[in-house]
Amino acid sequence: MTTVAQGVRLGGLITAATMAVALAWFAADSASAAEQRFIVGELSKEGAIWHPNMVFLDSSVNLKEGLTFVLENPTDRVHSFVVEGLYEEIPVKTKETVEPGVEVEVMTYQLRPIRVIVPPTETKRVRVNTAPLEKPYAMGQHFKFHCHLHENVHLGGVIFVTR
Ligand SMILES: [Cu+2]
Repeated sequence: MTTVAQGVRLGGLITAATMAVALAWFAADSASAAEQRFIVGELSKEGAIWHPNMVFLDSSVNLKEGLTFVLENPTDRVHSFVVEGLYEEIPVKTKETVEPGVEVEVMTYQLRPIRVIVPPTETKRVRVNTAPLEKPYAMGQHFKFHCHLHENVHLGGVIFVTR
């Protein structure tokens, strides 16, 4: 079940109608873990934008099965996706001694700030640590994202926690 809703930017306005369409579309998606897709769009010779540039995340919906950002770059330039305040989970296999002479393989996750380079025509997937999105006080928080390679000409956006 996908749990992320996105607004659609139309002339700078988010309308109730476009929100309803976006919510219905996500409700119909049957993927088990939530995915939020971002795609680079070209604005001009120099400019670019991450679409959507406003995302509304309902934290009351189950995020236990994980949240993945899917970052698509269909352009011929390298771009980056940096989110302030959110972390990527990097799986790490370690060995743990459960009793003398007996080791088991354990999967743990290291956290690192979300800062992903997306080469031309490639798609990257980022497993997001959802803890900051599920805290009781998460409602109303927002997390800005941008491309650090083109600070001034690549428009970023904001992820809002709506509940
Ligand atoms: Cu860029």
